[in-house]
Amino acid sequence: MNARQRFANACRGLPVDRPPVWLMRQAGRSLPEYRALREHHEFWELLTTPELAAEVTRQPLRRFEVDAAIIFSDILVIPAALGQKVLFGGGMTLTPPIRGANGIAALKTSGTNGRLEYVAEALKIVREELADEQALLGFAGAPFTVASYMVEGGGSKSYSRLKAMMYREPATYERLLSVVTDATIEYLQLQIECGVDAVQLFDSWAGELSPDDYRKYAQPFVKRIIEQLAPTETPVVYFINGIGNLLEEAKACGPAVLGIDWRVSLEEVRRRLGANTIVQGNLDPGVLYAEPAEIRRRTLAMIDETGGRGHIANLGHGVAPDTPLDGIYAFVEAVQEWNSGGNEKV
Ligand code: 1CP
Repeated sequence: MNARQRFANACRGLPVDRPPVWLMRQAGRSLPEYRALREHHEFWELLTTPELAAEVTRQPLRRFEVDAAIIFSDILVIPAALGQKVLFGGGMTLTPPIRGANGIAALKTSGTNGRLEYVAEALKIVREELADEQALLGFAGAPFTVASYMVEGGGSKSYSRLKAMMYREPATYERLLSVVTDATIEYLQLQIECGVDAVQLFDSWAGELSPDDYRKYAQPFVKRIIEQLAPTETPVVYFINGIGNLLEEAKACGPAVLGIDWRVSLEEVRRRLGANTIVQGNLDPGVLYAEPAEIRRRTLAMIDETGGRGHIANLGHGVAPDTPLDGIYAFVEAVQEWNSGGNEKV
């Protein structure tokens, strides 16, 4: 069974020899070869130059025996395609921030895919190179998370402006989220046309919402995206950082796979949502700072929680930039060693 088949089977709960493995944020700052490229190219230049984006996508595959590549891009390409200026300088700045109906009216809602052609080009390059061997993931931010950047004008701790819009101007909020949702559906359809094996929706900040508010302000848009992609039969992986309080709500969105962070155990996810729930995750990225033997022990224990069936091995959030490479090797190798015949516990 090759990596691509292993990944495809895991997404569908079909038999695998071992769980497939990849790491969120596997391309990027944790790799010295990425940092070397960054000395010569700005972040946004890497992203928008197809050959360079394809190169960064491949970098982790040369080092680690992961089963999937994720296209090197960013969730903020959608605000950029909608006409906001996205500036990178350590954090991200989006201008002008969307603060009301006028800001939304000024967005360029039609022809967004034409302004995302660079992602399609990069995907085609990588797809051709991986051929049938490894899986390729596309991705986008989920609407609530993307809108948080658009309204706040960058990263935020309190989401105060977004929440002010949500509660005081619900029609404006709904309009903004609809605009982002429509652009995201078209964008993911474009990625699927370029041959991705699955797409991941990153809802990095939805864990910030109470279950009631999640149902009202985030869930309908994610549901709409997943429903619209259903005819493509491409699995959607839905990741919420802090999914533990929203498990039932996230499942109700209908994704093929739920991305789980490390604050909830995979065993609890299966107990609450059913034994057939397909999961991705969920080692604490902080565990990669431990000794390799400890990383191995924890990784095998994580897979034992699911018995390796319907499970894509991953971290519970992205690899941190200062993660020791030894830690990443230990994680990937442990997944490869796992076998369903019972693992010795070290
Ligand atoms: O060179 C650099 O310093 C740029 C750092 C960087 C990188 C490597 C940014 C800026 N984005 C990326 C790539 C990226 N972003 C990927 C690559 C593919 C891979 O996984 O290997 C992915 C999937 C993302 C997605 C992304 N961007 C998310 C969701 C994932 C998550 O970690 O929760 C988010 C929230 C962003 C926004 C973003 N992009 C970059 C930064 C510094 C931020 C966070 C800004 C903030 O919240 O303050």
